[in-house]
Amino acid sequence: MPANLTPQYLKAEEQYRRASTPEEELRWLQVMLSEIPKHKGTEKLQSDLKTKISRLKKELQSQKKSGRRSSLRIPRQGAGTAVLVGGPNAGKSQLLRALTRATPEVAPWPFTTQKPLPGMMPWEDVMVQLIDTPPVTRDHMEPYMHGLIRGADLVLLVLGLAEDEELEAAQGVLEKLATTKTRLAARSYLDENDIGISYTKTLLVANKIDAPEASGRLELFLELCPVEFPVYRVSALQGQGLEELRQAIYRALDVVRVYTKEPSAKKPDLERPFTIKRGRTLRDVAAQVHKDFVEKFKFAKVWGSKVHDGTVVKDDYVPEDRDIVEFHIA
Ligand SMILES: Nc1nc2c(ncn2[C@@H]2O[C@H](COP(=O)(O)OP(=O)(O)OP(=O)(O)O)[C@@H](O)[C@H]2O)c(=O)[nH]1
Ligand SMILES: [Mg+2]
Repeated sequence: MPANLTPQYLKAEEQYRRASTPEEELRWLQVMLSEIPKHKGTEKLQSDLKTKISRLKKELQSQKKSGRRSSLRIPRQGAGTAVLVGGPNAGKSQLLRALTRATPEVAPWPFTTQKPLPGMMPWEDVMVQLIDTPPVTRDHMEPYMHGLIRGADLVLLVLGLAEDEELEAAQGVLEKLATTKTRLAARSYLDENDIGISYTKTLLVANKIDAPEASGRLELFLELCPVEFPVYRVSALQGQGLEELRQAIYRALDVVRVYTKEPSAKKPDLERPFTIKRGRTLRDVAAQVHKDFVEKFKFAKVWGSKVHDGTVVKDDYVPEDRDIVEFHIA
């Protein structure tokens, strides 16, 4: 029987997939349960939700007792967030240095990075947040990594190609994650059969391509571990492939840029675009411009690639990349 899930339910489900703390997970599961259409076709889903809710409540209670916190908050900034994940020494910190102005410690020995560090990557006229993290191994992953990965728009799985053991290390990262409910995939989604399992869109960054025999190692890795992620070959140290990678990161966020123009102004503000997920409406832009704009919205005029100059639209208009919008409010 089709479940006929409502837009409200699907929105809550998306928030749940991206929840970065157990508290957030619980909150969105509760919204999902209250929004789910109550009929035979959704009975299994309803009971799954109830089980997940009671399990999470228990987990939270025991965490409270032990005073242990498994989450960590890095405020989101820019057009989207990509988190760098990988084994020891793969070059995650070097990559953050190469793509942003952040200056994490880089060292020829493993386990250099001990806590997450964000940096902003410029791409054309937008900024993307990148987060460097401590290494993941087959045996160990910091508990807050789950939240960082789930909450991110994108994961950059960094694979070092200078030593054979780095292939093993990257395989270890995937194996470790596969034992958890936070996993990597070619696109972001929740598992249909077990909605507790969240998949986050991933690019494989094959780093140290400058090292001797790097290409052979990459081939070997892909044979051993046939991942479905798009592969980008780079040298964080020498700069090869970084422009392609920047562009791929921005593209993977799947956002569009919208510039605003004041009704009285002759020219739009081309310095600072707003970004929204592709497919979302002008309402999402309005909400970013000013908290009153959504309610007071009357109409907007749009200049862009798919419309005639100055076309009058309602707030359900779906912007294209680089549209210019003039909001008219009551
Ligand atoms: N040849 C080469 N070496 C690189 C490249 N990128 C990083 N390295 C070297 O690899 C070593 C580890 O780099 P880091 O950036 O510290 O690696 P990491 O993944 O952050 O390591 P942890 O913090 O321990 O997880 C350093 O000696 C870097 O100079 C690269 O593109 N080519
Ligand atoms: Mg590091």
